[in-house]
Amino acid sequence: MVNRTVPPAGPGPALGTDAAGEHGRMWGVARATLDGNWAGGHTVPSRTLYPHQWSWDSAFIAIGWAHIRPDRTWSELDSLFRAQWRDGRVPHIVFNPAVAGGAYFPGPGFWSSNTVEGTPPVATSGLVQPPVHALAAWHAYRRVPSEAGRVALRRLYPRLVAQQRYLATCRDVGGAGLASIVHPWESGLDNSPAWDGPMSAVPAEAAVMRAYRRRDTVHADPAHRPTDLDYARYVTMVTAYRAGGYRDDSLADRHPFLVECPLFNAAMGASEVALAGIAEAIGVDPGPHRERAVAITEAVVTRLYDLDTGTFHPRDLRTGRLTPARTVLGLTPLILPGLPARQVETVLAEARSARFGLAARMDRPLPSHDRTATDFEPLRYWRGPSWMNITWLIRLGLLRHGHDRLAAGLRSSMIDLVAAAGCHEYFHPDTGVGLGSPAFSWTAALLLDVLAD
Ligand code: 9WN
Repeated sequence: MVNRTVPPAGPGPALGTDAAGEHGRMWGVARATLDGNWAGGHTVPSRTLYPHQWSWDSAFIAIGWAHIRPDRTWSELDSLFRAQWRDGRVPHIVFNPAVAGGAYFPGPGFWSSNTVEGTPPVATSGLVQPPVHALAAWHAYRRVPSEAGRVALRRLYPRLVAQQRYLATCRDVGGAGLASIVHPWESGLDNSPAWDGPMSAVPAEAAVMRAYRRRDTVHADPAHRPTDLDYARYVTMVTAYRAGGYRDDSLADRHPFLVECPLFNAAMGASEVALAGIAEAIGVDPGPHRERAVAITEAVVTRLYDLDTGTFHPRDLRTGRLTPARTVLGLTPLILPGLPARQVETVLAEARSARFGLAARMDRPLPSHDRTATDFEPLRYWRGPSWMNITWLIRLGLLRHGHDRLAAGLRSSMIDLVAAAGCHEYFHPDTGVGLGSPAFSWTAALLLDVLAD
């Protein structure tokens, strides 16, 4: 393929006759959203709420850029991985020095990454997010293959490997081959009901927040956001981790929140599958990646699958028990190509139940939490609303296991949501009304990806 200096416009949406005009319009809206959030080298999730670079956002965003500016796919990932720590961790926020320190809480001063050995020159957080990066890099490359893309994969490969190694070693607190998260922010689903149990064991009072100024509630409706008590616990957990220099030794003895998350670990396994593909494309032995993917898949099933519910749950290492909520996290191991047929079958039953309403023709979008649960909150962030990145991942999982009609149901649902509401951050799970930031990057990026199908 020719490597152009000025990248071409993307291929545009795959169109049926009637949908042509509408899909073309949406393509333009998504493109304008990404362009508007491009900060030169990386893309902010939202200009107002999230004015820096976020780790898993960048992975999803990179997928979208592949369709319109493939060069930006690689800038996005290069920019993130330039901030990788020496131990291999990819920080969940990379702070833009040109943005005022107080624009986001907790800002660079709170994290103090510059006081820690082995950190990059740029200020970052000390946490991570779900490792969907190898998956995204490989997906983007396969959508729009090019020599420049292959060169980028070669450059990124050792960094992606180091990211996985960090998680598989330093974060294997439970000793069973899975990574533990040390903070709900690491899950990406910050205030999911999945964390209510482990969070309640974190000692904190809402009054802790009197010492700080939240910025999120300036830009978003406080009734949609995590509560002050949630934030008090978030701050307490970061403070504990930071006090130990963000080191991971003896976490079991000293850290208040340690959980094995199904999505996080499924992403780690799916990224090993992607790394096998990348390795082959750049002439490296894919074998070890395939072996690790198998081992992670086995550990996800052994540790996180509940025979009684037929779905996956996080394991709280503090209690040794699975957390009871039936959230959308439970469906995400579908992204593992090697997930055994028995688990695929029962997870599909869970997804098709009234809890999540998955169907070839969806009457409502996929919620982030069981809509029959008493603690389902249709407006509050990850406690009910529908999100494009999770829907995209589950669609990918359905395609991987040959459930094309159900995958098509999710695709239509994603397109319908944005057609009616625009590129919002999340959506009301009953009405589809757009919520949160109205110009959210991963919504735009993943819309482009499904439109291009
Ligand atoms: C904390 C940026 C991020 C997403 C997360 C989402 C939200 C941050 C916040 O925004 O988290 O990392 O301030 O609420 O929960 O998934 O990566 O879009």
